[in-house]
Amino acid sequence: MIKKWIQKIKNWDNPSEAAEPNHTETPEDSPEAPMVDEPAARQTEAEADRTPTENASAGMNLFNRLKERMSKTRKGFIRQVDQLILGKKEINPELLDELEEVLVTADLGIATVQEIFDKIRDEVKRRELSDPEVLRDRIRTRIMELLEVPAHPIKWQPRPFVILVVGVNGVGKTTTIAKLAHRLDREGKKVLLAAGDTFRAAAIEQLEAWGKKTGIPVIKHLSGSDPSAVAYDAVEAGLKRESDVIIIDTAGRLHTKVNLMEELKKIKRVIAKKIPDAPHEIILVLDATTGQNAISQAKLFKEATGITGIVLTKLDGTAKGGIVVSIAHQMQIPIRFIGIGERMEDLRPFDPTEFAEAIFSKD
Ligand SMILES: Nc1nc2c(ncn2[C@@H]2O[C@H](COP(=O)(O)OP(=O)(O)OP(=O)(O)O)[C@@H](O)[C@H]2O)c(=O)[nH]1
Ligand SMILES: [Mg+2]
Repeated sequence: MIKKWIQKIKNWDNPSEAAEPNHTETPEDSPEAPMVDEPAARQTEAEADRTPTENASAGMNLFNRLKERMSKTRKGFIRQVDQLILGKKEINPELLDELEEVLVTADLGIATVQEIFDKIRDEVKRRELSDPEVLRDRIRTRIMELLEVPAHPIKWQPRPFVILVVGVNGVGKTTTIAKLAHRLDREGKKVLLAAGDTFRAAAIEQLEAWGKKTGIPVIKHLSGSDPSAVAYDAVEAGLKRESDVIIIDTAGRLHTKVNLMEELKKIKRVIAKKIPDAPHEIILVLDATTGQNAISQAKLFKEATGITGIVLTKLDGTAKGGIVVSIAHQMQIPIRFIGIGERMEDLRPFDPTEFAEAIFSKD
């Protein structure tokens, strides 16, 4: 199991060769004193992993990569939209019904689709909208509007800025933490990771392996110990070391399991003992391929722990990228990042305009 993870992380650049995770194992070992896994030196592969500086010229490459990684959604539901619109001379109620159906099946959800089409139907009725090509633009604009959730961007202040990462099993929490830590490290921030998943076998080793690969220290206890104790020690260590950002991993948990949600509340309380307004950001990681179930996960995590941001992973693996719109619209919680693949650079800050343009792009 452990070997599998290490192999997977080594294979980061060749995801197809990577081993599959196993989320069914049970705890082992007993709690013990905290340990710091301090990488001796940054690995050269970590250097090699670095993407080109995100300057203007790289911007186009990044956009193309986003487009390419979102190609399932582009070729899936957007192509169906195009096929319905193509060759149509006018907008009639049947066309609107068919478009609505395509959007619902692409995981936008009924409420969100209605929100998009109510205004469009009004415009059609008032004869302000009659050209099907313009209708395509209107759908794109409405989607863009719904993706814009009013929220403050992450300020990464005060220091240390404490992030708690939560979510159900296997959604991509630990991988997202590694990608985010790597990104922040490249921006020159001093990052500290906390191996708060003390439950799943090999979870600590998985985060440690990421730490080694990226050159970022990891605070850990033994498997089976209390995750809030790990969080407490990590915050203490972060204060001492003057870290800029502390990211705390947690075990995957079903949103319906009350005792596990209580455990998250305890982690929050314990962190706040050291830094009263921490955690400053609680990120819920959602797997885009789970479709509308992501909405119920978001609702229950929001109730239990509060959420300040969402990361939506595995968008490269679904033709139903409409879930992004549904989550933004129904949860009104900002989507901070999206995961569009297994490579380090495949965690992207979420930009509604760029996202809508990438999926609606015709080339
Ligand atoms: N294609 C793709 N795969 C991803 C993405 N993010 C994560 N994964 C994969 O999803 C799988 C699970 O990732 P983890 O990071 O271990 O998920 P987790 O939520 O920490 O899992 P538990 O700790 O077991 O709850 C791994 O195989 C990752 O490589 C993504 O954006 N795209
Ligand atoms: Mg994990």
